[in-house]
Amino acid sequence: MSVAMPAPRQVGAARVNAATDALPNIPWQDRPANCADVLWRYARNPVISRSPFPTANSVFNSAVVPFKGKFAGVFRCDDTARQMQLHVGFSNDGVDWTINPNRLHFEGDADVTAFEYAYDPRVVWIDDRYYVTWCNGYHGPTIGMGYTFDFKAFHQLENSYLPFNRNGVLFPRKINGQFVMLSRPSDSGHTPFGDIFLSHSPDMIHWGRHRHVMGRGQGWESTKIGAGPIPIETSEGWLMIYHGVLTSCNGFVYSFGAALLDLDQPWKVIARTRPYLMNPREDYECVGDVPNVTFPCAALLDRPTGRVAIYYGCADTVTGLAFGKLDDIVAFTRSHSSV
Ligand code: BMA
Repeated sequence: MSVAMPAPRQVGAARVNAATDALPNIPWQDRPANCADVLWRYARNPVISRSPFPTANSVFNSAVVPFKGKFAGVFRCDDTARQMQLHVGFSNDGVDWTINPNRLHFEGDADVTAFEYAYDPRVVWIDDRYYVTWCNGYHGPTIGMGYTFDFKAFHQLENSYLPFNRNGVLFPRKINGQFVMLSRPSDSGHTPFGDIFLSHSPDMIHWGRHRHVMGRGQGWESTKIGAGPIPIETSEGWLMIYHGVLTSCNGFVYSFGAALLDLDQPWKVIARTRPYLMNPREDYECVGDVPNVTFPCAALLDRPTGRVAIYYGCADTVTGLAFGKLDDIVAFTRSHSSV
């Protein structure tokens, strides 16, 4: 491993590095007394409505990170012309967001920055900057790559793959000296298949050493799967929260579950939830532009308490927040594994 990790302390299953991973202002609400689920929803969901500014049709599948003691994010906003675009937002508490009504523009090589469409962003701090990945229109969907230091100026790098690909999700540190990214090769449409793969890069530009991670499963994930938030490092492996899709007589149903991946060889799956962790069941998850979708793209963690806050798109229309405890999610993934 080229990046030295501080010596971990253990609290249950979670690796703890309180110096860098404490997030005392993480959005949080205790588990309701009548709820035995691993994850529970925020009582004030959805936290972002479909039209926080007049030209927005919907805000969902978005990425949120801690920033300067507060929070920043890159949001998927489809506009009222139904163009899929990225917008920057800021929040003092991770719940109430101010989203810039003008779309995000990347600086860079004009061959690469020429805009077709952009959606489903992820954001992660690695080394010295925030990297942004998203589904980028370049003769079909592929993985766009960029970075920012301040959420004001954004620089775009080369697209990571040839079309068609979706759900590019970086690991939050180099592994064995290389950047590592999950992705989901696909087709140009509403892909009826999809496995999660992993690729390596020395420089965030050239991606190779591709490895298959896992394919579709049963039931809730029987059509296709795709990585969700940035994986969380634990002493039990990388916790990868991912979406799974079932095809019903009324179309796709998007739920999400979790898997544990080997810390040094993260294409090796240690465990994977046979049941989902969350599925569309509230009205705002079942009714919208695309019914029956819960689609996680970001997770915040406060290591000392193990609190996890997951941001997920609801029915391709609004954004919801769900909570859980890291140790509980890891324990459930191990004890309810199909592997
Ligand atoms: C996927 C992506 C997601 C979307 C989902 C459900 O293919 O386009 O952005 O949430 O379909 O429509």
